[in-house]
Amino acid sequence: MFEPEIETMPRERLAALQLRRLKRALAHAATVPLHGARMREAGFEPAALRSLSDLRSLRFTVKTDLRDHYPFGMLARPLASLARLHASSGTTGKPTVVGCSAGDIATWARLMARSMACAGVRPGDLVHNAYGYGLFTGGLGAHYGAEALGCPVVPMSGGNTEKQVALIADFGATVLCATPSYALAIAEEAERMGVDLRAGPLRVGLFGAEPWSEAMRAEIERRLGLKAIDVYGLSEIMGPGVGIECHEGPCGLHCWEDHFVFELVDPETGAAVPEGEAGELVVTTLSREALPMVRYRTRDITRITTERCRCGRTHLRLRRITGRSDDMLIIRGVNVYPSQVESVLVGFEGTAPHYLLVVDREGAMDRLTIEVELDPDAAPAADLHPRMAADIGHHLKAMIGVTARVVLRPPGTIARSAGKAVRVRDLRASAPR
Ligand code: DLL
Repeated sequence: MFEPEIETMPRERLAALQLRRLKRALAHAATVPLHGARMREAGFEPAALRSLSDLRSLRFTVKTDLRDHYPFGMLARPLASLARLHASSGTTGKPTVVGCSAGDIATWARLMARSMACAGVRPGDLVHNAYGYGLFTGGLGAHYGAEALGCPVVPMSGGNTEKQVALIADFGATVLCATPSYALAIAEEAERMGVDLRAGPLRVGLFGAEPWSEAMRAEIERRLGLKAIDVYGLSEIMGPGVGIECHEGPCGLHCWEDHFVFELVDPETGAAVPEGEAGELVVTTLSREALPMVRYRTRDITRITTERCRCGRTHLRLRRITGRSDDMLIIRGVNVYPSQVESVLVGFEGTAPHYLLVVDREGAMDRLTIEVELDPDAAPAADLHPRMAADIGHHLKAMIGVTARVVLRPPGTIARSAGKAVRVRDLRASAPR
């Protein structure tokens, strides 16, 4: 569902459109007690908004604001008028509740259809949807988007990997939707079953919901025989479809500025970060009805470019999300994202792309152990394992600057996930100091 008049709109016109919509969106957000109180506190009048940068005088909304107003205190519409509730689990505390009106679901379906078209999906493509259905937005988001684009959908959800492989092969899916880690688990299961999915019509994969690396992309493309596209989103803002790579890429995630205002800020100070530099993504919604968001801090670290893409689209693009600021590990003073470790591991002959970072303490010092599985087909003989582990350790030190103990694990021993992979076990909180 290519919308050229919107997607290739000159940036000055796009900014004017955003400003018009922002006034209305903020007036609507002001009906939520928290947002209204904060606007009054700042002496902020939505109708008086002169430029998009005026937004900066408003306070950020953070995840704890949603938790503090659990379950429905952030809704701008009465519960009974809503069409659906989603929730993101979070590892600690209460879930964050996301309400959708019928209008929100229609907009989401349209933006997801636009995203899929941008990625090269065409009406009539058979979409095998292995994102989890339920409170997680991945399954239903991809489902409604595919339907809106005119694609039949196999609503498989996550899990039951053997059946996933059989149905992809038997039905002749052309598009696969899954988390990247689960896409790889599907590839692995297909190989175990002796099913060559590369020989089938699979053409495009829409992978997201967790950080992944270029090395992982190459691995998935090689093993599934498709073009792997990165798709980004978060439930508090909408779900999948906030941003996506185009089929001309990889050239970054195109983010739909007719529905969202994006800012990049310094995670420590909250100050605006110049284009091209790394910062935390902050999003204000322009069209959400049930859960309008004002300057929501995503915690996702990325970079922005506003250069026109070679596909002709003008909306800003994000660099691949390296990780969340709260996923970043600090090991003896070195900042480490699991996706950086992944880039080193996946490129290594003899290892499989299944790994876990375990952090604990040795005396007062942090200690990082990286468990990585051996590739059943390419692993060297056992007497060479100590040498291989040491080699990986040297590469990690050279590439990321972190010292880690590397433990090689037999194939199939690191837990697989049908959704978001668990890449870190941090035992420091429970270790004696
Ligand atoms: O993960 C929505 C989604 C579903 C996106 C399917 C893409 C595909 P949440 O469960 O609320 O929503 O988690 C949102 O996941 O803030 C990021 O930290 C991370 N994330 C999502 N997409 C990507 C991506 C969905 N492409 C959180 N790369 C976000 C890296 C991602 N991280």
